[in-house]
Parts: sequence; structure tokens; C-alpha cells
Amino acid sequence: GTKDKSADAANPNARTIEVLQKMCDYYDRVNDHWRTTAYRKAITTLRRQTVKITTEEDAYRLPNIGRRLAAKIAEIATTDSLRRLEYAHDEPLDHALQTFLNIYGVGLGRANKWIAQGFRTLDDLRERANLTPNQRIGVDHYEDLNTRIPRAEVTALFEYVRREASALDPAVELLVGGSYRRGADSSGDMDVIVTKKGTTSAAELVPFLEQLIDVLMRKGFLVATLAGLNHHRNNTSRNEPSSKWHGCCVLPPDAPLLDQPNNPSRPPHQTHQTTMTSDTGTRRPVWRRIDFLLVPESEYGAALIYFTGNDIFNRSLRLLAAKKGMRLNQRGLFLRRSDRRAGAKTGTIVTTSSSGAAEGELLEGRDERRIFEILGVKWREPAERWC
Ligand code: DCP
Ligand code: MG
Ligand code: MN
Repeated sequence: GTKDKSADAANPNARTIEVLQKMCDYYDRVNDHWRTTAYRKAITTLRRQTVKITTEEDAYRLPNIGRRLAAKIAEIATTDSLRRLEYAHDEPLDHALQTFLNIYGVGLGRANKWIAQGFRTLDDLRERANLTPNQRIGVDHYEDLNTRIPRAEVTALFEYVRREASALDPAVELLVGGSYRRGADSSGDMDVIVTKKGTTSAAELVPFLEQLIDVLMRKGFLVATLAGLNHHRNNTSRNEPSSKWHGCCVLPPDAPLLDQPNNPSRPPHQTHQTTMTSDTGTRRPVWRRIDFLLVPESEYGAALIYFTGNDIFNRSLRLLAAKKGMRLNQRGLFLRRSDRRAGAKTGTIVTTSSSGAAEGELLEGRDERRIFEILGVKWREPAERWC
């Protein structure tokens, strides 16, 4: 069809579509339905074009593209082609760009600005650039944060978190999602999903997470905060605490590192590198990225699907939901407002979502398998969700 990846790659607007898709995914994640829809429509329009759209005027003339999106499209198209013109045959510049793009939280715009300011290396940034606190963490721990975490270390890190969590509140349940739940040998980060029986909003879990983070910080397990609970990236929420926490952690030197709890054949610290030796010869633990995600029990199934991924799998499930008159996001599977008849088709008892009518009526939130069922998709084990 017109929506697959190979078709996008051949499109003259492929790069613009790719960037818009990332923004669309972001707005979708923060439940900004209005922007998500606007971006989705613009992407559909761009996919139909046979020439590259580079100016605001040309973009604005197309269907379903407003002034501001037209300006965005022109900006993406021109900055990206500028970059290609300037850097394509300039190996050092291209190398600098790749280095900067691998710094945690740094995108194309930021990286290009640093290059324009004359910076080429991490040392240039460290010594001369005006870095935000997060950028400084990304630069100072560049190697660590670009190293994948072996599965056994994710398991050990998680055991540590789980022990502290159950000491605070034994009723709270934790699970590692993301690539770890899909069975990966190594992960880019650790995605810890936090839930508790009887909860209906993430806010109910905030006091617990605040306590847990406090304990883990004091014990030296958590070493940096990148996005705290008071970080309002979600522009649709009015001053509510965020339901996620992003930061860095280290494996305590005495934590056991075993693939299985009773595997005596593999002594700790022998098969995986969890410490790094610095220039001065001192050993220090490797910094790892950790995310905490607060999920009420009522949304647990939908959140599990979302945070298990992978992102392509999520996108195809959402697309399928849309085709069937439903809407899937990290909070639940909903009946689209304009398409109430689908409820009759699925035979589901329809209840109103606590978040109001914006998302339509809630079909299922808490049960992962039930969401697959209602969508009419055969159950896929997490290990089968790589796409
Ligand atoms: N996710 C998504 N769309 C995105 C980003 C994330 O659907 N744009 C979902 C699917 C991911 C999950 O969130 O599996 C966790 O995000 P991560 O970035 O941590 O990705 P993974 O855990 O899958 O991979 P990695 O090993 O790189 O952490
Ligand atoms: Mg992950
Ligand atoms: Mn993550």
C-alpha cells in the first residue's frame, strides 16, 4: 500500500515524512490528539506528492496542510538538504554531526547549531559550549550511554529496584518492558513499568515513585535525573505531575550478576562488563539509562502493549485499530466517536472512559490479551513483536 516503508524511501519527501512521523508519534504519546491528527493528515498528503516540497508556499497549497505545518515542512526540507550539501563530502563535519546526534537528547537542530558555532568534538562541547544539565550528562557519559546493556545486567538492576520497591510497598508490582520483555540479548535502556491493584490513575502512584526514587538516590543506585516527575513535557496536561521519570543508574558492585538465580557456573563480573577502567586506572560502574513508567491497573494492558513495542509493531496495531473504527493508545482501546457501530460488531459492553469523551468510549484497558481479542488479532508473545 501507500503506507509502507519502502514506498516512503522512494518518495522525494522521504526525509520530511520521517521527521514528521517522529513528531506525530511524540504527540500521540502525550495524547495530543489534535496535533497527532494534523500531522497524520499532512504525512498522507506528502506521500502522494511526486516532487519534493521545499517551500512554505508549496506546502501550504496542498490539502490538509495549514500555515504552521507548511513552515515546519519547509524548515525540515531545507535544513536537511543544507546539511547534505555541506556535509556530504566533508568527512570531519559528517563525523562531528554523527557524534553530536549520539548525545542523549540531542537532535538535528541542536547538532547543526553546534557545528555552525565551530564545535567538532565532545571536548569542544565540554570546554566551550553552553550545555544544559542534560546535555552535560550526555557528553560526560557519552560512552556509557551509547553502550547497550547486557540482558543479565538488566535482570540484576531490576532485582535491585524490585527489592527496594517491595520494602516500601509490597502491593506495588514492577515489570521490565521494552526490548527486555521482547527477549532481547541487550537493551538500550531499562523500561520499568510500575502498577498497583485497584489504581485508576497514574497520579495515585506518584507518591510511591517519589519515595522509591529518593531511596534509590540515597543508596547511590540512581545517579542522575534527566526528566523528573515535575517535568511537564505533556502540553495537554494542566500542571499534573508527569507519569514518567527518566534518569541514569549504576549496578552496585556487590549485586549478583547471574542469568538465572541459581546458575553457579557463571560467577559474577566474569562475562559482562559492568565497570569501566578510566585513564587513571580507577574502576567505575557503567551508567545506564532507566525509565520508570507509572500505569494504573485500569490501563495496564494497553500500557504493556505500548511499552513492550516494538515501535513498528505498535504502529501497525494502531493502524489496524483505526481501520476497524477503534483507537488504540497507551491508555486503552477505544471506540472512535464517529464510529459507534463497531461496538455492536465486537459485542463488547461499552463503558465511558474516565478521561472523558475525547478518546471515545473505552472498550478495554487493563487486559493485554483482551485488547488483541477485540482487535481480532491472534495473540503474539512479546518475543514475537519485533516486526
Ligand atoms: N515506543 C513507541 N514509539 C516510540 C518510542 C517508544 O511505540 N517512538 C514504545 C515501544 C518501545 C517502548 O516504547 O518498545 C520502549 O521504548 P524504548 O525507546 O526504550 O525502546 P526499546 O525498549 O524497544 O529498545 P531499546 O533496547 O533501544 O531500549
Ligand atoms: Mg528500552
Ligand atoms: Mn525507554
